[in-house]
Amino acid sequence: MKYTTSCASALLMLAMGLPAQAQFAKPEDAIKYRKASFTVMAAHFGRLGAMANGRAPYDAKAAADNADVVATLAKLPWAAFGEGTDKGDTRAKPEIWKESAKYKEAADKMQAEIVKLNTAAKAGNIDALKAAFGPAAASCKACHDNFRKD
Ligand code: ASC
Repeated sequence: MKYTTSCASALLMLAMGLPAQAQFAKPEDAIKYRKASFTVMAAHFGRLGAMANGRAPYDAKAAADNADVVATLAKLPWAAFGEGTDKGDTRAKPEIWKESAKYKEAADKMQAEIVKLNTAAKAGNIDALKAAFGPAAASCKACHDNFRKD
């Protein structure tokens, strides 16, 4: 009975698009999670940047694979900015919560640029990758400038 109830409430939460905080047992878990997702994203984004900027040889398969990882990871950190996650081991600025619409806009912009970057990486030519990389990097930077402490 207890099992059934917890399963049912878990399903209900999923169906409702559960509150972000419910996905993490503690605020510090959420902070760790979002930092980890940005760290892995940055590693793969950096490999794309190395190709786009001529620091590494262009490899169409590697570009497509790295862009897939970035596209998947780019969806993850946002749910981990819930209540209580503004304090602790984080460089997140209070503006994330104070100007949450502006933050969401910046996060959405970044994800839109990453979708374009993924499409470009699948095109199989360096020029497409180069064209999409700059705007994607700018969308990362815009968020860092406004919402991340140094
Ligand atoms: C990267 C990386 C970022 C962005 C940003 C772009 O390679 O890790 O966070 O590019 O620096 O300005």
